[in-house]
Amino acid sequence: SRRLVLAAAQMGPIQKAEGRDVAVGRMVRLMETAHRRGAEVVVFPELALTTFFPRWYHEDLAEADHWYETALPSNATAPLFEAARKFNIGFHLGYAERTPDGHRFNTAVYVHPSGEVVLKYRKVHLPGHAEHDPTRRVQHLEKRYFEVGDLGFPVIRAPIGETSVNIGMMICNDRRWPEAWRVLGLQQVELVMLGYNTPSLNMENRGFEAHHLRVFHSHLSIQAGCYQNACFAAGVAKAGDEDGHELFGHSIIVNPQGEIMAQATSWGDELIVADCDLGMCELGRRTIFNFAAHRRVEAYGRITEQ
Ligand code: CDT
Repeated sequence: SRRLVLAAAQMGPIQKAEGRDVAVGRMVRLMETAHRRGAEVVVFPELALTTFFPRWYHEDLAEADHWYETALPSNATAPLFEAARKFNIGFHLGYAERTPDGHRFNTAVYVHPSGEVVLKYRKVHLPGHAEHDPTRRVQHLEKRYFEVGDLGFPVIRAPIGETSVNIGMMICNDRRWPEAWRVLGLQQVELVMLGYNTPSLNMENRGFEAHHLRVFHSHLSIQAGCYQNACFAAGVAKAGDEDGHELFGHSIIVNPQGEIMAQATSWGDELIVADCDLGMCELGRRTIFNFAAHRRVEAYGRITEQ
């Protein structure tokens, strides 16, 4: 059978004043732990190199340039690539991307142990707002700092460990959209790599969302997505008090039955590992979610209408 030892590397907070070297040092230690625990791939969170900077407003976009990567690897991120080679481990990294022609995206890549970037994804569902909102206690300026991703939801067959795996990606808010999962499912995705930064308090809350449902909604979305598309997922958070604002953590690895195989229990750097039998993806695909046999696209037209 095809097996994959999958690690999710939750990260504790990264403060605004901390440089990339601090985060990268912590990530290299997590990769070493992942190697010791037999993992073949390690998944890091969304925007893993810095604080979740969309909470900070810059009137002039150029002032925000320092939050973005213009090349990968760079001097700052090279130790991740070196660790991948040394420990023979692939890694998924979320980061802010600024392209040579000045486009800005919330991006994730999967890097093979050789250092080759095998898959890139740019976040499609950008939550929040584009202008400073004085009514909010904390800003969520993703619509200011990022353009909508222009790569769709690609899936490729990537060599991981001893086998090849159909991998796809989502970033944070994407996980709440069944359309995103289904577009990956339609490409026979087996493993969804998904980083997130989700505040414990909904800053748009006008008293309608109970705080105790925040983690539930995150897990509900990931577990349903895995079940309905017969795939595994690593949902990997940043956690704890970042710049005075709490991120809820609760990273999970989920199987194609929608069950949680492993869950982080701290608010710090924490590695969770699961031994995934990729054959499990076949059950759903052959039976209840056999798309060719049972999907009724003629009834779904509204999904792609404006
Ligand atoms: N990073 C990210 O997408 N976070 C959002 C928070 C939504 S509140 C504006 C999420 O969906 O988890």
